[in-house]
Amino acid sequence: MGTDIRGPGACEHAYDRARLRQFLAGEAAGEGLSRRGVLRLLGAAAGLAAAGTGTGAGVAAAAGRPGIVKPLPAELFTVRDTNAETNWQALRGTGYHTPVDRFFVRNHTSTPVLDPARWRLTVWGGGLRGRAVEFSYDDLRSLPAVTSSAVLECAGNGRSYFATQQGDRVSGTPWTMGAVGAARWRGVRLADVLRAAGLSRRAVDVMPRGLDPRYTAGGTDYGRVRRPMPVAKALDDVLLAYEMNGLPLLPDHGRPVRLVVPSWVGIASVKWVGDIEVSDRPLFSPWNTVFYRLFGSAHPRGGSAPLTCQPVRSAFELAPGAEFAAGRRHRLTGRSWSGGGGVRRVEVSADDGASWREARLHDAPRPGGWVRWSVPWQPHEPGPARLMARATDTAGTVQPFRSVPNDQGFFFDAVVRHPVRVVRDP
Ligand SMILES: Nc1nc2c(c(=O)[nH]1)N[C@H]1C(S)=C(S)[C@@H](COP(=O)(O)O)O[C@H]1N2
Ligand SMILES: [Mo]
Repeated sequence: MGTDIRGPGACEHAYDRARLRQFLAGEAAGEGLSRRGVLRLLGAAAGLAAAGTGTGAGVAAAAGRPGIVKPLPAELFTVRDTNAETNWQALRGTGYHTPVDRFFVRNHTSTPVLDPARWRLTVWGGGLRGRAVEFSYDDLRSLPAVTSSAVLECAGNGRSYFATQQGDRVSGTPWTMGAVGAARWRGVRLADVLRAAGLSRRAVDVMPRGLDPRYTAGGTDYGRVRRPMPVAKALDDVLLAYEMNGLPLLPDHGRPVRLVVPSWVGIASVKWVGDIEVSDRPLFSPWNTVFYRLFGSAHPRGGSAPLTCQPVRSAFELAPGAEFAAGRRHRLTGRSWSGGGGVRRVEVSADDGASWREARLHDAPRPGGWVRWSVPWQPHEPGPARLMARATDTAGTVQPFRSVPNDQGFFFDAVVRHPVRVVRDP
């Protein structure tokens, strides 16, 4: 599994409460930090700083195609706009790490095809002791390498269940539960790169930015994908990864170099990183102000703090509507994971929650990881049925039966009712 490099306090709740206060105080003080103002300011700032690196990039987008380079066969993926969701039945029997040929892709725009030999990473900002520092691909490869196994998951994973299970109206990519995967990442610690670049004690926030095209939506130009994190997280367990499952990163997953931010919302793991701002002041971008916070009537006015650690979730390695012969003994398999720690318990119900059976766990609970599990099932009556899996993590968090809705449909963590059919034994 590689080294577990995660330290304590990985969810940084205190940090995020502080950032939220700062953000809201900015609004209250009328400093142009209204949500719209933030976007205007950020758009301008992005224009200034986007100088970044020359990429000579081609992009994978073509008319009618999702802008993803790797093949997306229908057995393995469900294509959703610019994104590709892993079909859970394709994970059955695949081992702990998700093979790259079926690892989900979440692109705001499209995959840029970058040449590692021409790629540069610029580390810059008021949180450094000196001037901006540039790293080539070879520079990174000559720093000490670490290997770390980590789940990568979109904060919006499971979003479609807000509508289909709860009748909530939410916006965003209607994933089922396949915007998640686990990989063995190899690269250098972000901490080592920041220190090599002359990190100062004044540093507060660290903001990586991608080299993919600027993201525009609804007539707004949000600039390049970027999201700040506190320096404490950046120095903890974050990698600048150049390998995934023992091979150089594929273009779709961030070639030549991406961030891997274990346990956190997938948006933190910026792909195709071209520069990293190290700031002595709190940083904001649309991805920690207008996106990736919880808005709606169940949440504080002005929204929640920026999302950090992922919730607890589970999935069966089954297609929706999978068929099972009545009277036979079947082996149900699935996986559960949590950003709040390892998963220590999984229960399965095939009778709408009337009774639960403890699943056998095939992996030890590990922060940033998932557990594979299995449970026998012998259905009797032919007809439709629903399978449910409910996980508990090492912090004691149990998946609820209903997820608190939010406008953008993040953090669906409720028990999913997976539809199957029991058929007469032929
Ligand atoms: N530069 C850049 N980084 C990005 C994104 C993006 O669109 N551009 N998408 C983010 C989101 S929302 C997720 S969930 C993960 C998905 O990583 P994957 O496509 O390798 O599975 O990448 C993150 N990093
Ligand atoms: Mo995401």
